[in-house]
Amino acid sequence: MEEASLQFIELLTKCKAAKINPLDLKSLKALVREQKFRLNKIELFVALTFILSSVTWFLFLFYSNNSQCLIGLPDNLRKGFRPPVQCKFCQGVSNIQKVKRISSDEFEQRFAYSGIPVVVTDATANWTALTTFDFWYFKDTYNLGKRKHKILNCQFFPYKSGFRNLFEALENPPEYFDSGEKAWYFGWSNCNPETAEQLRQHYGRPYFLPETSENNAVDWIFMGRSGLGAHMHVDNVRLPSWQAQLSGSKKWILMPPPECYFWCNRLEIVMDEGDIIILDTNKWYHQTVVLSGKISITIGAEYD
Ligand SMILES: O=C(O)CCC(=O)C(=O)O
Repeated sequence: MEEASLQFIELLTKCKAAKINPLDLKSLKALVREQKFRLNKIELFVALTFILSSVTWFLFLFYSNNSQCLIGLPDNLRKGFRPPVQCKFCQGVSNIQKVKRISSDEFEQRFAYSGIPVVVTDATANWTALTTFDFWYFKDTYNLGKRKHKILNCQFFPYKSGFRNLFEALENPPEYFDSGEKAWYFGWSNCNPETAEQLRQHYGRPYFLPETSENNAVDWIFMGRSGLGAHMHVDNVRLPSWQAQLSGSKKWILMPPPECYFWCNRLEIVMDEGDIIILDTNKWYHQTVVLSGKISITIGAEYD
């Protein structure tokens, strides 16, 4: 390398002496040949990249069929390659029932793991969350929380709001957006144990869950204004989940996965304050729309 640099400096000195512009060296045959050689290297690089990505793709398909994850894939691609489901879970389901006073045994037998969605209307009766949780409660709780960096690491879904994180969202009360200029709907996971403990003083494990089932340690909260909600999507989580409507009302629209369109129905249900929906969001495509009236606030978790 040193030798090459010395030769290059010598060449430049000769150019200067001969009054040749060093840029004209580009037209030298030797260099043109070198450029051609470089072009071949680029082609080689493209070919190698193509081969490598084909191999990676093949390995991904192979391993995803064997339900092991070799590498993570973007969400949309993962959904595109979602293994088809058996349609038994939605066949014959023509509406979503609202039930109350259901025992955990009956719930386990009929709904907990069958994939049949249901709404339980009497499970939040003693929860103070219904009268305590609002925008200002969350703003204070999170702003006074100790480990903000931990909270920032929890998942945050901005939907179309444009907010970059929960703290930014909580700087913007819904009243600022009366004109509808911002799509004020977002969700977050409550992965910080201290705030989770604080929030849980106001709600509990729904009484109807099977006795052996555990509530996931992380709860999800969704909050937003009327007319907005989550777009139609399917989740890639491990378990079914419950979601309680703590304030306002929200419509859920459920679609069977495409491979079940022929056998299963589109479903709709309006969640009123106090209702809890139980849904396998891995199987049912789902969309939500907040109905007019109060801000919608929901809380939920997966259960096993
Ligand atoms: O409550 C919502 O608006 C969306 C909920 C959702 O998409 C989910 O729980 O997977």
